[in-house]
Amino acid sequence: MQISFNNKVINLDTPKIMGILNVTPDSFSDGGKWNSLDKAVEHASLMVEQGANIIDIGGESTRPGATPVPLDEELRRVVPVVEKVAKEFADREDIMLSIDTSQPKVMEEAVKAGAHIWNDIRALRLDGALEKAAKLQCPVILMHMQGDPKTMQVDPHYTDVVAEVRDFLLKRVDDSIKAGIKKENIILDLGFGFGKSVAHNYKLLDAMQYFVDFGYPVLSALSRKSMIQAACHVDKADERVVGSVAGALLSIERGAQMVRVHDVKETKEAFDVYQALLDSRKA
Ligand code: YH5
Repeated sequence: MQISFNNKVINLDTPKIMGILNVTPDSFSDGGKWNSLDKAVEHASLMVEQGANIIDIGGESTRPGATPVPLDEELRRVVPVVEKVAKEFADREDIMLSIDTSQPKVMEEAVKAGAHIWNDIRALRLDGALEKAAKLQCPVILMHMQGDPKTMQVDPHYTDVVAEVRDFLLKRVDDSIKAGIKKENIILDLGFGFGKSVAHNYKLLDAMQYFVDFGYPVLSALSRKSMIQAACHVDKADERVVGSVAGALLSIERGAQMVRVHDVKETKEAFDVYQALLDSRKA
């Protein structure tokens, strides 16, 4: 299994790490430390050195309760960073850039600037998104969310969270294929923390293999989220490293092909231990 776009290819036979590069002024998880253009490139380079294969660039704050960012502001935040980071890794065919956006216009401009993957927490539900993704022919990440970022954590409710996330994702896959998006460009994401209680999140984590078995690559994105806080009781988001790495490892053990993380180095070390275990079975 692999994902590819333009001259880039990422092989998913071993788990891959997506490193988070926030370009929001209020990036709560890293205190907005990486805000200027040079700092962004510096952080991206560090994550690649540490073992990231995908750099996820996002200019919209989607934390619970956040207000929407105007389109022109999102473009201003994202496009210059994409351009510079894409140039930096132009000769690395195994390094891709994903864009955390729901806006067709942002993705179109990002692709022109050198981006490869559309990472959409709204699973291409905004007007014109499906059509744009079909036209761009880039890999897309379809994520489950109940409600919208403003209100999703108020009182999340499911009769059967696994069945409902499955039905949602398979419907979005169906709509995507009908719109002309190629099957091999579809990646699924259970959407940890997006309209889900801690118990919902852990039920979904345990069911990861069930989702992997649909045949699409699955991205697990639980780094520093409230489900980690709930288990480890670490209040500061940037100190939830060990819990986040544990969650990433449990995800790949349950078949997830990609993880979206803040702490690339630590995650890579844990994955290397897992790989050593697998290697020992062959020897
Ligand atoms: C995701 O799940 N999430 S932005 C709350 C936190 C920590 C981190 C402190 N973009 C996802 O990272 N893209 C975001 O608690 C995403 N899947 C995909 N595909 C929110 C985030 C976060 C939220």
